[in-house]
Amino acid sequence: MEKRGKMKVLVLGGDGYCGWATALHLSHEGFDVGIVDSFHRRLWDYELGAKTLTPIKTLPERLKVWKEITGKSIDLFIGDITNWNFISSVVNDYKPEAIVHFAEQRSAPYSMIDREHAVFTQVNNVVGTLNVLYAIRDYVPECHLIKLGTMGEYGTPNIDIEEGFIEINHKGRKDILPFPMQPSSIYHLSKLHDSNNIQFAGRVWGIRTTDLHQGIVYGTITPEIEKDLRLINRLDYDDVFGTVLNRFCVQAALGHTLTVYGKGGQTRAMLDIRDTVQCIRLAILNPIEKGHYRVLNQFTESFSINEIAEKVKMAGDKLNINVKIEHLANPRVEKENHYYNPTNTKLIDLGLQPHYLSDSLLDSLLNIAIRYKDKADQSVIMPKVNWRKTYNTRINKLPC
Ligand code: NAD
Ligand code: USQ
Repeated sequence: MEKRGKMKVLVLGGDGYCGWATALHLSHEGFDVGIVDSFHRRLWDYELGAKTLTPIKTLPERLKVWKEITGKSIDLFIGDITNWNFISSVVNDYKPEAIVHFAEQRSAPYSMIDREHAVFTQVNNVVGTLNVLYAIRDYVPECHLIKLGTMGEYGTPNIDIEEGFIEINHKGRKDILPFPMQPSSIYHLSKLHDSNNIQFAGRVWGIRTTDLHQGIVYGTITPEIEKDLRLINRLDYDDVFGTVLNRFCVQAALGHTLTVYGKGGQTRAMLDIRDTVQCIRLAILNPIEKGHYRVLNQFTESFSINEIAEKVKMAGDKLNINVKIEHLANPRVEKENHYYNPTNTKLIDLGLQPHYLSDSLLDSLLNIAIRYKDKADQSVIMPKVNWRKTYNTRINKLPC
């Protein structure tokens, strides 16, 4: 049953790509919103010598603009959720009814740089999520945790992918069990560890949780961000944090060849960022019962990398950009031709109205990339992190 009335929602990771768009959307929709962020992500950009193509403002500046144009305040809590004292006191003081958790290291290549980055990724993600679960258990046991997981937890099995669970008949007995998971990076594995911990917290402490297995997000514009250029969101195009469709659009705008890894038959679930924010709102408004763990597959369409490259090439043709596609040796270890048929009916049943990948969306993404292309640094485009070995090119050392 849909929950109504003004709700207090904490958005963990609200300075990031999905978190910023979501915080504004929820604030616009009348929720009381608080953002938690450590600004780790801005530090990782520094470490990698990479920048978003779009010139994002600092979070306090962005929040000031939002207040100026809408009159709505968003609370800000700056800190690291792996720090128990910090996150427990924020949860205890703020008393959220829902927590939307985006605050993780989310790049597969970053997690595969070397041992240090692998360990950091799993500690950051798994410990942060555990702290959030304990804070809910101890201070706001009615609160609904909406946690961003990933479609990559499933891997690419040769059977249809269900939403979290599958009915298994085994030696004459049957049960509904977690779908077998085969993540393909240390980052994707961290999400699976989270999923197990979240499920446990529901079973043992009665916490209500939704695990959103999200596909690859594309686009930068949401109706709230469109209100003022000073609210502009990140658009990452580097080899570590840039995701495939966003990267291809920036590459096309720069006249760089599109970097298809391997054969390009890898197929992935995807969604527009306008649907990310819609899905989060729907998950909040339709909470699950206490003690229940729900998985929703959060994507709208699937494409192979070759199909994505062809679509970007056709969009380039319309703008008189001659887009060239190149197949590079695949730096990752992944199947390059495989069956892929995931289910995604639950969010549609809750009311999701998808924005499908269209020519107009590609035109607008390309036009944003063209507008800011002079700011681009082409040296961050080619892939440097190889799944098979440690990345030994120099990166900026982070301050201890
Ligand atoms: P992002 O890197 O842009 O944002 C993550 C934010 O979390 C950053 O602002 C960062 O500073 C913050 N953060 C990280 N660790 C933190 C910590 N320990 N304490 C406090 N803040 C911390 O990432 P995004 O693209 O917005 O992704 C958000 C979430 O959605 C991630 O969990 C990611 O795994 C998931 N997801 C993203 C995509 C995608 O295509 N971008 C797809 C599927 C799932
Ligand atoms: N790829 C290319 N060329 C590129 C970049 C990527 O061919 O220049 C290929 C990769 O080999 C891979 C696919 O595109 O097969 C997707 O790569 P990606 O970097 O766009 O996405 P991925 O590493 O899977 O991670 C992203 C987000 C992550 C999220 C995940 C959703 O960074 O936070 O969890 O998408 S999912 O893929 O469903 O697991």
